[in-house]
Parts: sequence; C-alpha cells; structure tokens
Amino acid sequence: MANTFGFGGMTNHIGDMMFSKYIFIIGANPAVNHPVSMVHILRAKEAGAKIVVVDPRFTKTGAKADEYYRIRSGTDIALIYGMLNHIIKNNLYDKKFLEDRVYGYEEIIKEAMRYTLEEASDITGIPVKDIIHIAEEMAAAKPASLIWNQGLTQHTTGTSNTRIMPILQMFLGNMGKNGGGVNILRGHDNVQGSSDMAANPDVLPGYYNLSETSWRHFAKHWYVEYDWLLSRFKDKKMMETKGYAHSTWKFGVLDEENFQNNGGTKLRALVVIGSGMTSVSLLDLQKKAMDKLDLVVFVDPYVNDLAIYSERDNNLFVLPAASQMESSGSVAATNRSYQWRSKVMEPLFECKEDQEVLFELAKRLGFLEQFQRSLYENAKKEGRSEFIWPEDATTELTQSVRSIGLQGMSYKRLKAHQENWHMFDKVTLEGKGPFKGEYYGLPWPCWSDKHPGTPVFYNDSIPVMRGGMGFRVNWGDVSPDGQSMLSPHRLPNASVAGHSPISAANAESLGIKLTKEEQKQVEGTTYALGFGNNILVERALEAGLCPYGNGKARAVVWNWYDKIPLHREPIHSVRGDLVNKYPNFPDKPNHYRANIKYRSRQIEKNWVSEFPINMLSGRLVAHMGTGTETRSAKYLAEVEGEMFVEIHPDKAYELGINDGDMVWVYGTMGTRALIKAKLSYRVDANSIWMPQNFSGLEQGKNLLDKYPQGTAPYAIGESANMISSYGYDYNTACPETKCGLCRIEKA
Ligand SMILES: Nc1nc2c(c(=O)[nH]1)N[C@H]1C(S)=C(S)[C@@H](COP(=O)(O)OP(=O)(O)OC[C@H]3O[C@@H](n4cnc5c(=O)[nH]c(N)nc54)[C@H](O)[C@@H]3O)O[C@H]1N2
Ligand SMILES: Nc1nc2c(c(=O)[nH]1)N[C@H]1C(S)=C(S)[C@@H](COP(=O)(O)OP(=O)(O)OC[C@H]3O[C@@H](n4cnc5c(=O)[nH]c(N)nc54)[C@H](O)[C@@H]3O)O[C@H]1N2
Ligand SMILES: [Mo]
Repeated sequence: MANTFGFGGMTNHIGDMMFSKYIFIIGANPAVNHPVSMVHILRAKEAGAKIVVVDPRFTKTGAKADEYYRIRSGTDIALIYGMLNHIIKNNLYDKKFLEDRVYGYEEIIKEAMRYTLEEASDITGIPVKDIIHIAEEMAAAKPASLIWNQGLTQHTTGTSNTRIMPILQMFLGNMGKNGGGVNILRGHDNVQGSSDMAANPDVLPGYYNLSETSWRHFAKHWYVEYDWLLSRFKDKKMMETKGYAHSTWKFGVLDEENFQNNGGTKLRALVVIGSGMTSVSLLDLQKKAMDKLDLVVFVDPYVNDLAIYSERDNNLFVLPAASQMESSGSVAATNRSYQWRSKVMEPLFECKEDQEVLFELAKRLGFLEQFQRSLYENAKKEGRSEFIWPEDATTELTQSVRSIGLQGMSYKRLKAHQENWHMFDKVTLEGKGPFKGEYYGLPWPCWSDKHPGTPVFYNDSIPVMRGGMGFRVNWGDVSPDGQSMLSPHRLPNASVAGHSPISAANAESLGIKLTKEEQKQVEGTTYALGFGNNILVERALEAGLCPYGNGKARAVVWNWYDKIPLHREPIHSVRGDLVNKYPNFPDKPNHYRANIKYRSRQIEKNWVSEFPINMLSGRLVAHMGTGTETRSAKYLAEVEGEMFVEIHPDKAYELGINDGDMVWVYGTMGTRALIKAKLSYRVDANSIWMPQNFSGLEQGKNLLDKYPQGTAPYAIGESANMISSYGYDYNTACPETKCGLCRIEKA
C-alpha cells in the first residue's frame, strides 16, 4: 500500500525499533503474524520502550503490551484526529518540522479541531482520558515508532488510514529518524517485492504509471517495440487503463453493466498463479463467476482452494507449481531490503517453476521470443549466449526500475550480502569488512553500484551517499495553490537545497556536472527514465543530490476525492446512528473496471437492525493465508485444526450458545457459515472474530471429496470470506474484511 509519499513499505526497519522509546501498534498483531518482528519489539521493550496496542480485539500482542486499548473497528481516523486535537491545543507538536517539510498541514489542523475529545471518544469507544494519555505520552516520547498492518488497510477508508498515520508522525516530528517512522509489517514473504514488481493492476513495475512515457521506458528495457506492445491491447486507451483487481474481476463476469469498462466484453478466462483465492471476500460470488468463465487455470504447488468450490466439469486446469524451496531469486523484505534466495532442491515430479509455466504460456500465445528478449540481451552483456534464470531477469528488473532506485542492486551484490550475513549488524544493518558503508540487502532506493541503500526513509540530515533523502518530488514543484513543494533543507554536501527530480534538462542548473559526451548520452532522459547507463544519477549523487528530488510531503492530496483523510462510517456499521453524520464515499463507477457501491449500499437498508453484530477476522499462528499449504501440513493441522468463531460470553448467553456449540453465522450477502463457537473475552460483547485461514466447508457442505485423490488437506473449515460484507477501499479496491455485520444463531 503506497503511503502519503507515493511509496509503499516500511520507512524504517525492524532492527531500528531498538532506538524507539514508544512503539504504537495500531491494527497489527505481530505476536501471531510477525513473530520475528515481535522479538525485536520485545527487545525494544526490555530496553525501555513503551509498547501500546490499539485493536478491537485483545490480541496476543495486546497481552504483551504495556497498554492495550479497545477501538471500534473502522474508526482509527477519528482516534488520530482526537489525539491531534489534544496535541495541537496543547502545543505538543513539532511546528518546525511541519513548516519546513509538510505541505497542507494547516488543513489537518482545521479538521482536527472538529474532533473534540468527546466526539473522538464517542466514535471510537476509547474513553477521553485514555485518548489524552496516549496523545501526551506519544508526543513526549522522542522518538516514537508507529506500526500498522491489515487492521488499517482492509476498509473502505483503508487508504485514508494509511495517510493519517504518517501525518500523525509528522506532527510529532518522528519522520526521517532512527526509532521513528511508519512501519508497515507486510504480509507474505516477498509481498514487498511483488508490489515493487507490479503484481498490481494499476501500475507498471516500480510504481510507474500506465502512461505512454512509462510504456516506452519499459519497451526499451524489454528490447521490444512500443508499437508491438500497443498491438497486444484493444487500443491505446485500454493499454493505459487500470485492470481488474483481485477483488473486482468477478463483477466483470457476473454483471453485464461492467462489460463496458472492459473494452465492451465479458471477462472470459482466469489464470491464478500464487493466490489461494478463497482469501477474497464474497467467496460465493467468486465461485459463481469462476463457473461462468470459458477457462480457469490454477498454477499452485497444492490444489488451489477455489478449484474445490467449482461445480464445472470442463476447462478447469490445476497445474503443479514448484515451491519456493525449488526455486531461487531475489525477494524483498518488509523494510525494502532485497535478499537472494537459493534453490534448496530441484522441483519434484512434474512441478514447474513459475517462470517455466509463464514461458510455456507465452509460447502458446505466440510471443515467447519477445517475452525472453531482454534475458538474452542481458546474457549477451556478460558474454553468454544463453540466459541464466533468475540472474538475467534480476538485471532486467533492477536496470528498468529506477523510480524507486533498484539499479544499484546487481544480483552479484545481493548474492554477496546473502553469503555474508555475519558481516552485517542486526540492529543498524550496517556492513563490516568488505561491506563497510553498505546496508544489508541494499534497502531501496539504492541508486547506483556505489550507493549503500537507504535504511531509513526521509532522513535529510545525512548525505545521500549514506542513505539520506528528503521527501520525493512527485507532483510538481508548486502546488495548485501556488506554494513551493520543495524542501528548504539542504542535504549535507549537496549543491542545492530543495530541488525537482533530476533530468538532463535541469542537471546543469542544479550544479550537476556532465561532460559534452555524457550530455549526449543522457539527452531527453530523467533519473527514472534512463537506459543503458546510470550517468545522470551518478553525477547527481556526486553533487550530493537525491535523484528523485528533495521536496515536502503532502498532507493534502489535491487530486483525490478525500483531499485529507476523513472519518467515514463503514458501509455496514454497528453505529447506524452515525452513518448520516459520517457518510461513506459516493458510489464509484469503473473502479478497477467494476461499478462499486458505497453510499447507496450503506443506505440501502438499516443493516444493523437485521445484522446486529460486528464481524472481525484475522489470522492464526499455525496457518498461512487461506491455509492451503499449512492445513496440508500434518503437524500444523494438529496444532490448529478447526475453524472457530470467538463470541463474548455475554452475547453467547443472550443467544443461548455454549462454548463448543456449532453456530450459523449469517452474512449481509445472503450466505451463511457453520462454525464452532469459542467463548472469549478477547472480543467485545458486540463483535465476533474469526480466522481467515480455513476453507473446504461450503455453507455447511463438506467439500473433501472434491479433492483429487491424495491431495486433501488435513483440516478444512468454513471460509471467513463466505460471510464477509460487501465493501472496497476507495483507492485500491482492497476488500473491507475488517468491518462487516452478521447475525448468529445456534445451529
Ligand atoms: N501466522 C500467520 N502469519 C501471517 C499470516 C498468516 O496468515 N498467518 N499472513 C501474513 C499476511 S498476508 C499479512 S497481510 C499479515 C497480516 O498481519 P496483521 O495485520 O497483524 O493481521 P490480522 O490478524 O489480519 O489483523 C491485525 C489486527 O487488526 C485488528 N483490527 C481489525 N480491524 C481493525 C480496525 O479497524 N482498527 C484497528 N486498529 N485494528 C483493527 C484485528 O483485530 C487484528 O488483531 O500477516 C502475515 N503473517
Ligand atoms: N476475511 C479475511 N480475508 C482476508 C484477510 C483477512 O484478514 N480477513 N487478509 C487478506 C490478506 S492481507 C491476504 S495477503 C490474503 C492472503 O490470501 P492468499 O494470498 O490467497 O493466501 P495464500 O494461502 O497464502 O495463497 C497463496 C497460494 O499460493 C500457493 N503458492 C505457494 N508458493 C507458490 C509458488 O511458488 N508458486 C505458485 N504458483 N503458487 C504458490 C499456495 O499454495 C496458495 O494456494 O487474504 C486476504 N483475505
Ligand atoms: Mo496480506
């Protein structure tokens, strides 16, 4: 998820938490989901940091914290504005940081003034005295680190949540400092890498937009003609249009009104490679959509869970993929460090590595030669006639993705880091011996083969060649209201203070020296659009300048619907009395090719009267994602072998449910799930919680006999997504699986 500054990922890193005095964990449960990070958090605690958890559920992380506060899900923005209200009124904020480095903070101050402590308390359920206490202690702690994860993103307001948190950290002056920052603990192994590599429908690798300029940039790096790429699309408009999201494709099959968003046609085929699929909300609609396609292909080391839900008897293929143990390559950690991974064993039986499957697919689609061209070109540069996988692919990626500065990450450097773990400090990431000056895994941006990587974002008190940088200048030098977007600070040793992104056109005026010959070589390019050499960037670094510019963060995003983050009640809110005061977004046509409802769904009926219970979901330590892999592991299935729903004893008593009873949970989409009740004080009296890690039981129907012989997992259960509510983030279309309503009955 991109943060306020247009980049995704942690600003700092996990070891860096040792420098924190206060760790604010909001919407994350690292004790279960990031046990290694939790070790670092607990070490920081031993060294004196205060650990504070804000979560609707009393989690294992909450149990290990100094303080735990229960919040109503979907109300984090109101909490932060309440805290800011107190912080601003009592002058506990870092005015200089805001003035120098943040555009539009005045608008945040205005909004915060509307959230009296009483109002924030009413919305969030957190008592006024507690909001004051958190605000005062966090403001006094220098520095404080802020951690979040899916508790914030899986909401209609998910993007706004991920903007308000860095805004809070800027008010407190905690950005660009060791022990501070916003630290998003990412999900899967290499999820950071997959977003860097554009496993997203709205960008090209490196977060390049879908414009002709970006396509032309990649055409060069892929050694294909731009016109050939264009010919693969219906037309130029579709080439520059966001694709379906993981969450919206089903609407492109089921609802004719969406076909116009998809070049006038229904979606016809689905190839799933590396997603469990029952992880997506509205599972029943997904199943129905799957069965209306012409072709469905799953590429997976296990039998994909969604395949089991299918009722079709043709054109569904399950192809065996090699696992991570049977493949190698670079993977990006949650802090933007890239790491080399070695193959442990050759793929078993008929399994193929993912790239082999894609090569075969490209071959049958008739463009294998173009697909592999850059691999051969990169091999040629090293005097080879055959390419080596994944080395030559790594070269393609690192040389093309210059927006976020991957060009310093050659596969040779990455391998050398992996082979020499003992040469790096675990707290600071700094290298020793031959790696002196480098940071482990060259966390991006790593601008050149001499650049050390960037362990902490936005630290403008160290030189760029030590990992220093201001905020990225990505939206022009001047805001629409005429304010400068450039920083008044000069990085140590820099030729100028705030400046635009480096281009051949502005280099000279910024004090960057290029010879005549070099000028010719970089003509017409920018720091992000180079090809064949890295001269412009290298000369900028020599002048002490960060290639992407040195600017201000923007608290006001002038081109978005919510220019600043605003509290909006969830579509299916337990506080029906607040849905008109804090309405959700207007409906959004063509949102990742589907017409998505917001406000119209919110007011379609008085949801909470029919479905009075708030529905939360999360994860178990023994299972991963859909649990496809982990429920197929005998011992993990033994540890956590059964789907359950946590219900508060008061609620259970009211509904006549005993611990261990089977219950029907009814969702707002007309589906239901049969789950075992677990009475628990972890949830409040009006919420339930379920793990998302099960599937294989469909609205009470056991699907075990659908698995091909010998492939059934050891444990199955209802999927939480069979009963999730309708709702999508207004920017990313991430499903709202952290809010929703339901009704419960004893089965
Ligand atoms: N063992 C294990 N580890 C995993 C995974 C797994 O499946 N199993 N999955 C991996 C993946 S893909 C990811 S993305 C991460 C996810 O890691 P986390 O985000 O830590 O996981 P969750 O348990 O889904 O949600 C975190 C917390 O958010 C809380 N929450 C829900 N709604 C709200 C809200 O509105 N506000 C606030 N403040 N909190 C809220 C939930 O109660 C929950 O405790 O974990 C990764 N690690
Ligand atoms: N209700 C609810 N739903 C949620 C969430 C929630 O908190 N609540 N969390 C959401 C989040 S954050 C996430 S990330 C998703 C997770 O959802 P998924 O990403 O769907 O979950 P996984 O089960 O990890 O899926 C990975 C799939 O890839 C396969 N696989 C593993 N290795 C390889 C490989 O090398 N090659 C190939 N081709 N396949 C491989 C696995 O067998 C598995 O089928 O769930 C989301 N859904
Ligand atoms: Mo995730």
